[in-house]
Amino acid sequence: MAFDIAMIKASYARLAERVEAARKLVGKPLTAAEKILYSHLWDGKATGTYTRGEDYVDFAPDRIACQDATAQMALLQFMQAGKAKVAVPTTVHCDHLIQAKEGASADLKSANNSSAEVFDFLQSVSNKYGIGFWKPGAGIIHQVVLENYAFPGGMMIGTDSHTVNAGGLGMLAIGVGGADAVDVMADMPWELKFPKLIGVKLTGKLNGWTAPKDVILKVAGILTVKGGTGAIIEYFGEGAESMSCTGKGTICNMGAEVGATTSTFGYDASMERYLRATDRDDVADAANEVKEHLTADPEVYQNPEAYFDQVIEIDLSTLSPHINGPFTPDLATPVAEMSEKAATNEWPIDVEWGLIGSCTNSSYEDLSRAASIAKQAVDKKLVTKAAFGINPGSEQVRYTAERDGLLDIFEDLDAKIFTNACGPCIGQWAREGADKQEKNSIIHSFNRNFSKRADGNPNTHAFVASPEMVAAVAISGRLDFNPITDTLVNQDGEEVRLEAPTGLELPPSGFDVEDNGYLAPEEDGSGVNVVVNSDSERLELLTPFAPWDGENLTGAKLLIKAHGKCTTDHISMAGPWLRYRGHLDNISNNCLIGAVNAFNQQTNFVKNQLTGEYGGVPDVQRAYKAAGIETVVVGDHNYGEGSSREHAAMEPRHLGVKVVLVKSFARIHETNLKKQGMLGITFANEADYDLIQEDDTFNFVDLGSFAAGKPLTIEVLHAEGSADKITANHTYNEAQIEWFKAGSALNLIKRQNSAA
Ligand code: MIC
Ligand code: SF4
Repeated sequence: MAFDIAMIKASYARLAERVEAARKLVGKPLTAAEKILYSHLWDGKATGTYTRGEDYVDFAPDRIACQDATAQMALLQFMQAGKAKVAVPTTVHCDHLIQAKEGASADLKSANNSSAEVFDFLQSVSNKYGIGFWKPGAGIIHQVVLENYAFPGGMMIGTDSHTVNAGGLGMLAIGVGGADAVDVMADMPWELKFPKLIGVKLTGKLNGWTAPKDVILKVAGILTVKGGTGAIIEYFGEGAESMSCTGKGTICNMGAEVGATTSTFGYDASMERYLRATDRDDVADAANEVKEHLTADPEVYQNPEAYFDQVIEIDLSTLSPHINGPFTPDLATPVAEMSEKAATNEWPIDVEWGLIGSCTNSSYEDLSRAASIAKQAVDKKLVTKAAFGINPGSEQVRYTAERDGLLDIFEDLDAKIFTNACGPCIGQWAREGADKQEKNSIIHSFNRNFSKRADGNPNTHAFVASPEMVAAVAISGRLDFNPITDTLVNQDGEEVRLEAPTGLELPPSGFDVEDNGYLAPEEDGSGVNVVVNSDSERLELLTPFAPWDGENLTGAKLLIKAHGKCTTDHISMAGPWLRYRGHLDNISNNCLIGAVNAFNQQTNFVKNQLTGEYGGVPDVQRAYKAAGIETVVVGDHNYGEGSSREHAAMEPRHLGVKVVLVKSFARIHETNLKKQGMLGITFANEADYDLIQEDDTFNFVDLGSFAAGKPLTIEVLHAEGSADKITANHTYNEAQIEWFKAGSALNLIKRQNSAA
């Protein structure tokens, strides 16, 4: 039986009426995404329509998921909100804090030791506030959600950018910062700008070496890392229907890499199969009864151009396997072109590691397809040239894969089976020799391959591919290996070929698990004590941010002008810093240390205008703060790309940065800045970025009349005496301006709760 089945049935009971009402108002057939949006309005049945890409709308998500690295901050904030219980079903998943080193059982033990304080905190807060808790080792949040909680037509938010995975089961699942989750936990609406809609029509059928991963690798190449910003991507067509549910999850999962708000598919037979295989006949039966509302109206898919803002068509029959990277997930290369491209760009051809796993590609089907390649290698007497590591997506997947002999096959190739957790994907990887910083290549089935992400080495060239391609490339040890055309030489000196992978959508003897790692909260958690030691280096209770003093901001100094790509990994690095995710002051010591200073192209080396000396970003910022001087961070396009981690907004806020002025923002990060009471604004004229000098001082001219839709004017004083007046745009609505005034959205909630 499914969790929260009553909630799911109640949601389906309202569906027909709400979809009907919306269709009438919109005046035309609806996409699947629109149906979910309009059936989850905070105010109930639609009474008006919304303009895509413009109107802010209040939604009522059905559920929330949090992972350990972000849940700490989310729950520390929720604890301040003054509520006894979370308002909607919520779960916490421990998956980010487990380092991959020796293998699953040793690594899990060591994480349970080294992060005991954090896990205990999360478990007790969950118990207290009615939150379901998934222990370390239970699996990666998004796989566990897909297996247990996602349901067609539902809406969820999660404090992780890859929450979007649940689109594979026909949900609208959206990644948010912790403060957004706190709104919903505290029984308040969740606000989102009504998204634009991108339709992706999949014709044909996957075959040979091509996998669902290649669809999203291709889409990433087309849309680039910011092409999906502010949009929901809806996939449809015969190609969509012929794909497994977990394959759809892969595609939706990595949609985060094109900046999409989320991705989804209409309900179909593959989803029904998956629901039944994961012990949720009740959800499948209930979904079947409202089937027509769980996918688009037929006219939409017949004539998509009339309903979507943009339509992309991909023929799966001719799509070739891709390898994306290095350093960015949208640099897409068909396998057949890799040899030439790698040579031109001097990417290291020898591949040292092949890693299979991460939330996007760790399903039973993924493991079975990769295992089919591994098995051929063993049978054909090939020895793998690269090292191999595998992180199964959940204990259920791992247990079943072990029972069915899949893990043995990998072990025959000397693969290391790591914990059911994020592992190397988030830099939780004790890779031997990474500290030598040698130039090298690795290949993985993860989503992200930003510089330093997996092993901390800026010279590691990380490439992204499907699990079966990862297996083939790792076995060959060469980045330019094309399994479709190339042969390999085995231990007997014979030339052998790897045949195309075969796999199993679902385990033929069903899923099985002994201990899935779930702990239900107590009915009444009021007696549960949550402990945060005042001398802890891992956890720190939050002190509310100060409200705006109502004064115009003047005399602010430039902290850093970031050059080029500045993702959340650059702003608040993960890996070794994950240990401080519950301690704002300690984690602030990583603030912007990965951002490249536009004036000297170095990281973590900025000028302190007070002394003229150069220092690390956090140190220089702390010096400004001590001197009572406010600061401005300047950035390029898609600033804050990547993760949902609100630390990237809270750290600068905590250290005294007031303004982040950039060419453009990634969605979640922009919201996170607003929620934390920061001023996140954009250059009205992009070229003004070039005007900013290292010794600049900023005077706001009209912050006093900060209002929705009204640009701000800033006077930029240069050291040699000249000045420029620039205009900055912003997307704050009136309610968000109140967050700014209150010092943070949380301050406002607290005020409202204490007034109630
Ligand atoms: C990631 O993939 O970058 C993460 C780690 O899962 C993040 C969340 C985090 O920073 O904790 C994400 O994608 O939101
Ligand atoms: Fe974990 Fe990686 Fe997925 Fe983020 S992308 S949730 S770190 S597996």
